[in-house]
Amino acid sequence: IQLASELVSALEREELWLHYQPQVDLRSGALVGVEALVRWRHPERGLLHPGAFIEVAERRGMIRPISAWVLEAVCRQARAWRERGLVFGRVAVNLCAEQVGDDAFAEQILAVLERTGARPEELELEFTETVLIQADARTQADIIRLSEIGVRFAIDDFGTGFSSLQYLRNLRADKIKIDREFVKDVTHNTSDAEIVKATIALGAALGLETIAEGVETEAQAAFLRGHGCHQVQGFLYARPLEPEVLERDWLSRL
Ligand code: G
Ligand code: G
Ligand code: MN
Ligand code: NA
Repeated sequence: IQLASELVSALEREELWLHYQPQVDLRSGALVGVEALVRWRHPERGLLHPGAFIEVAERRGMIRPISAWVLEAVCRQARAWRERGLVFGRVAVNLCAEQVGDDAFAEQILAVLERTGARPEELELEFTETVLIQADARTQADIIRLSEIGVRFAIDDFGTGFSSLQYLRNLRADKIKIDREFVKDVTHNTSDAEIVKATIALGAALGLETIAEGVETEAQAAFLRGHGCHQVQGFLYARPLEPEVLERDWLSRL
């Protein structure tokens, strides 16, 4: 309850902050993009992860302003990196259901791009299957409209929500993110291994990129590479990083 009211001032006092986690091509080892992950530098409680405040924000009507701040900050960062000649590929942002469900979803994305000078092809929008299942014809049309100008879409936490293969077919996603839940024990749990293999195959059959999340060991990476997964994200490569650390250790110069 206290956290919820503090969130209002967190935005005003600029206590929110973004970390960026590298996404790596499994064959070349090259950086293909980064995922923006929000943090709250709480004056007393220290650095809070989204697990500690996103749900509170959702329940207390604060998720919209926070999500809007994240999107804006990510786009400003993308433009700043490009202008400094730093190569980051794409930056992925987690969208909430309210953003995608908004009648002006596409307009708002276009407006942020316009305002910040970020380019559509620099942006990847992530949403979960739960958001996907609520998507109506208008959402679909918005996704197609944004896709056509180069914005990419990824389905986050794939396999953990409600999925329907119909949505995968109808919604023009570019990428499936295989959830950490399946990756964790992939080298010694037969069901997890089969699920991961089937997901990679499904992605390939539909022409989608696949990325595995939460990769922590070489053995997991080898399994994923051996079964044709395209990309990985996880502690084996890098934790979510401060922008300065990402720039220093991961971004090459043009
Ligand atoms: O950062 P961390 O590794 O703790 O992220 C936990 C979860 O919080 C992630 O799985 C992600 O889906 C969610 N999350 C992180 N950043 C954002 C954000 O900016 N907006 C929303 N809606 N969720 C986020
Ligand atoms: O959006 P999403 O919920 O998928 O965000 C990724 C979350 O997973 C973040 O909270 C991030 O800190 C976390 N994460 C990223 N890589 C790893 C990893 O290799 N292991 C574990 N345990 N967590 C990870
Ligand atoms: Mn995500
Ligand atoms: Na995820």
